[in-house]
Amino acid sequence: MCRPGQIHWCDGSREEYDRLMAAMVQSGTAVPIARRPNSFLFRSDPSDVARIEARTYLSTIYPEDAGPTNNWIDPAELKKTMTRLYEGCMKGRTMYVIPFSMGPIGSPLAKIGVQISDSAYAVCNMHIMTRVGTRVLEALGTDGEFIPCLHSIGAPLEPGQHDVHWPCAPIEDKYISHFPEENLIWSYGSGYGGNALLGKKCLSLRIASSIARREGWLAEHMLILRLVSPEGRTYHIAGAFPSACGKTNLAMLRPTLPGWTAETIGDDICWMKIRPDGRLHAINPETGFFGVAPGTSRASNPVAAEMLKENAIFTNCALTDEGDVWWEEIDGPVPQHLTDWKAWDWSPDSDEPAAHPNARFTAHIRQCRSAIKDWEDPEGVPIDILLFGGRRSAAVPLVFEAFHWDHGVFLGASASSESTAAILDQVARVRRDPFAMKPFCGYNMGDYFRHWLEMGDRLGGKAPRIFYVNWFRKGSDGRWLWPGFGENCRVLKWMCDRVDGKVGAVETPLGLMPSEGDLDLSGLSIPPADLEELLRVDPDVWKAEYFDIEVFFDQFGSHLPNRLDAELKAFRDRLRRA
Ligand code: GTP
Ligand code: SPV
Ligand code: MN
Repeated sequence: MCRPGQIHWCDGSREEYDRLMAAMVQSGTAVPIARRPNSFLFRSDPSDVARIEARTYLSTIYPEDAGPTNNWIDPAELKKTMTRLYEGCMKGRTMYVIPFSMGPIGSPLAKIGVQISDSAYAVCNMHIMTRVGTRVLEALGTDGEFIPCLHSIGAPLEPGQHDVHWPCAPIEDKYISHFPEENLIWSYGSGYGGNALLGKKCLSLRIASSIARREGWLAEHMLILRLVSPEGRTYHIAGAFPSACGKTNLAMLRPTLPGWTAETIGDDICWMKIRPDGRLHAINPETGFFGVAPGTSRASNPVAAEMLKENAIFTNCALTDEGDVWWEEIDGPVPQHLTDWKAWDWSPDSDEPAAHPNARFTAHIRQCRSAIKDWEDPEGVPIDILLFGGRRSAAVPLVFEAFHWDHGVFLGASASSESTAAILDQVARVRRDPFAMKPFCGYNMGDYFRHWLEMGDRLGGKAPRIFYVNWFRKGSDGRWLWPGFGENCRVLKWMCDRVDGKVGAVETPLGLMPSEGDLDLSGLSIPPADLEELLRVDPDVWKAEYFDIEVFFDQFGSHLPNRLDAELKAFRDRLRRA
């Protein structure tokens, strides 16, 4: 159907990576970064810079199975449209066959996929982000199960036709499609991030969440972190924040509190299962980080800054005259001249940022200084604390704790966030993004809420505690009220103390909040007025939020679990009393 010029079976070797990268340098697609060994810059087409939710589809026989938060097209119709697009789409290009494993090869928790792609950039990124190659084919054998993932950038090359540096299809021809009833992924027209690295959002979240529902586990858009107290007590934390809302940064946390240390397990995807000990265990199915570059500096995220010194791929960053990558808020003075992400001259007077706000780095987990040693451990880590949250400049306090599991599910289900550059098509300034899974849930979101409630029933007394956080509250002058980044450990410490029953809490309509003096702010100079604002719950503002949540929940109709409706009513009653 795709009619490629040639076919290449990926073996996953270093030699293969080097050869593909050298060819992309040769063709002008990749720019070697002189200041960082074995590192390369790619500049995408300006129309292809992020995930596109309006072109992302969940195709099930009945629209109700996709639910109101997904784009639905009938599978037969969608396949017909896409087959027409795929017809001859790889002409003049190489078809790469990429066998990959999400999770340690051979582990009972792992899932194998085979991506067909005509993008060498996708192959190199998959090498870093997943386990690719011959080892995976061997694990598959002749009768193993795998998830087929078809990907084309949608830009056939006729003989003699000049190629562009980032071929892709126009937006109206892009389709990022999922057929969860047959565990099938078809992606057409985009070469960027989650649209093209099909092991990530497509397989590990959309398809995996639908498998997880059938099999009784959870596939979540979460970071995973191990926090160790000065006494040596270990806490495992998994947190769901929407795209570009702080997962990578929290996963690489450098605690500022003396004696506390943190280790990185994952920064984007978390698969959790109840193990024989009755607890919820988590693995990170990925092997690398595809992280937001702007804002990353030695001050904000020293672990990432060090991780990117070599062997990294950069996409849509700017280039300095000395041959280094650059982005907004990187360390050092702003250069007087740069080549921006569109390869144009840039100076500090330019109106636009030099790096695209969704510019990204790709780096392997073994380069991450804070990564846990046993990142290949198939058993995963037992989760103590679950976090939900988002980016809200007003209304939402720094931290609060759920009264119990069902209330925690309500907090996840009603989570909200402001828009970021990680999505090309912005819909609203603030939107409900339940469990940070609005763009990634592979079935009806109402049924997903029910699945979470049922997981709580199965976990009983061994369920993790649930908290909600917002690092992004601003003052009336537009300043961040909370210093964030490494200082977030202070909030996590309060949670650990809650788990251990060491500190109390104040009851508010939202949940349980730290009492005065319970947040460890030693060595931090934060104005008392800022702290008060950070923890303030304004009942009038929350009455408006309540109505917004009610409207949001209404769209799920009979799929909304009664227990969630009960939580909504209980919330209303608490607000009335406030
Ligand atoms: P995806 O990879 O899109 O899923 O994003 P992510 O959730 O991993 O977000 P990431 O950690 O890359 O952060 C996105 C942006 O938020 C970056 O510009 C960070 O600098 C900024 N950020 C992260 N943590 C904090 C924080 O605690 N406070 C503030 N003010 N900004 C933060
Ligand atoms: C996100 O948007 O949540 C990401 C980046 O992690 S992408 O891989 O493009 O989905
Ligand atoms: Mn993400």
